[in-house]
Amino acid sequence: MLVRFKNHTDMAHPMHLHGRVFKLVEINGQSLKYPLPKDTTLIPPNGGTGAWLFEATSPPGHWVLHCHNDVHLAAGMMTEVDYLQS
Ligand SMILES: [Cu+2]
Repeated sequence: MLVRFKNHTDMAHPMHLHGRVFKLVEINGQSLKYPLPKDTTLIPPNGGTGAWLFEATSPPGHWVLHCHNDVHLAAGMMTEVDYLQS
């Protein structure tokens, strides 16, 4: 699964995925020659981008993807990655 972020705000956002280590494969349009294993990535402000690559093999359920800035999280900067029972 490839997840791409584009940050349209003027603040950086440390985006975090529960239940999975992903590979950071791109930051600000630059592909990384050696993808980095991460569970959180700082997405730069003002149009900054990032991309994660991971195998969608977590146990079935709802895995939270959110900003690790607590103020942003409390304001609702959160979604889910849902894994279905196969
Ligand atoms: Cu944030």
